[in-house]
Amino acid sequence: TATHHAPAAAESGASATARFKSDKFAAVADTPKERVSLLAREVLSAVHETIRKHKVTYDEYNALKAWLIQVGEDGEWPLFLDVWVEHVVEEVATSHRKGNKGTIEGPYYVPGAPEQGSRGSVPMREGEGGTPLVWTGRVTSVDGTPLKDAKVELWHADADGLYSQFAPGIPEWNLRGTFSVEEDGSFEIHTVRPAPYQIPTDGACGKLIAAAGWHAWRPAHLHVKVSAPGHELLTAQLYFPGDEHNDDDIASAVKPELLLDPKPAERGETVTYDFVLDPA
Ligand code: MBD
Ligand code: FE
Repeated sequence: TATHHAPAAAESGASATARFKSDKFAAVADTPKERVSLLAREVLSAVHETIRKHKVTYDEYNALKAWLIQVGEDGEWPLFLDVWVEHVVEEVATSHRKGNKGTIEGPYYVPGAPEQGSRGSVPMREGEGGTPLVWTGRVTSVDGTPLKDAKVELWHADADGLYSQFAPGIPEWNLRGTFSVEEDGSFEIHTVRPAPYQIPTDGACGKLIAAAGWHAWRPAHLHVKVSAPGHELLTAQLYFPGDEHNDDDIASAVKPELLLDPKPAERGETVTYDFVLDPA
């Protein structure tokens, strides 16, 4: 309607903001004064330099102010930060790793997805859309040792590009599951291929995208968190070859090492993808 945002931005934004508050506020460590001062000063300097360099006007300054206010009102700070900033934080945080490449978590992870064993399916609706996908893989340490106590958490969008718990009308844990592995580190996960994801067009992030003439797409992707005792948590996403946005992901989160190689099967597709974790 004219006075309200369509559900896409408002609902997913409010849910993502609430989710972040309940999971991650507690993890925010006290940052030393010197560090806060250094980082805040440098970020502000970069803003000042941009204003001088491009002779930013009062109209532009007020447009920015209005937009920043809207980001908060739409609950889109998690979306904005994860799309345009997180990839560099991830790069810095994981550059030492010898095992798997990871990538950004994004705004739609929910801890505690139901356990499905080492060979099972993510929860799905009857007649869930999307090509059925059977994914087999193994979790090992960098020295090749199978990690028999590993967990693989999987979450992804449905065939409409929507995430359960962030879009209305989808069962709570749909397309979200936690998997264990066998003694040899192997697992087999049944799911469906997700659709590409479009940033909500009716919120502040969509407004920026439209105003800048960018596109709003992420390529289709599976999100995972792979953990094992004594090892660094791996947060990654897996992508499908041929997706038109693999080369221009709005969230800059695609890496060549994260591309799957699915093969046609009797029913749908099969794919193999293994994880190698770094010792902590
Ligand atoms: C997503 O699904 C996502 O994975 C990221 C990083 C940002 C927005 C939506
Ligand atoms: Fe996603």
